[in-house]
Amino acid sequence: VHDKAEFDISGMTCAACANRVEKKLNKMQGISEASVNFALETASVEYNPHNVSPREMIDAIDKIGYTLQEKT
Ligand code: 9UX
Repeated sequence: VHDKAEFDISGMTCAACANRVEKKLNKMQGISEASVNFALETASVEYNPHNVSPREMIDAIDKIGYTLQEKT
């Protein structure tokens, strides 16, 4: 059973930033698929809520220099 989280991202300057964010999310335990849209500054993440939370995603991405905000 997977949940889906949608985020706005700030701090991305070039397309390689988007790849960094996407790679980081895809390496996290519990995330089955993360995709970042550089132009729209958004991320869409499918995850298992037993293993990871949006809060942990926000914190992990903050550590590499970008800011996620979960869409409501
Ligand atoms: Mo582009 Mo982003 O040169 O950290 S990778 S600005």
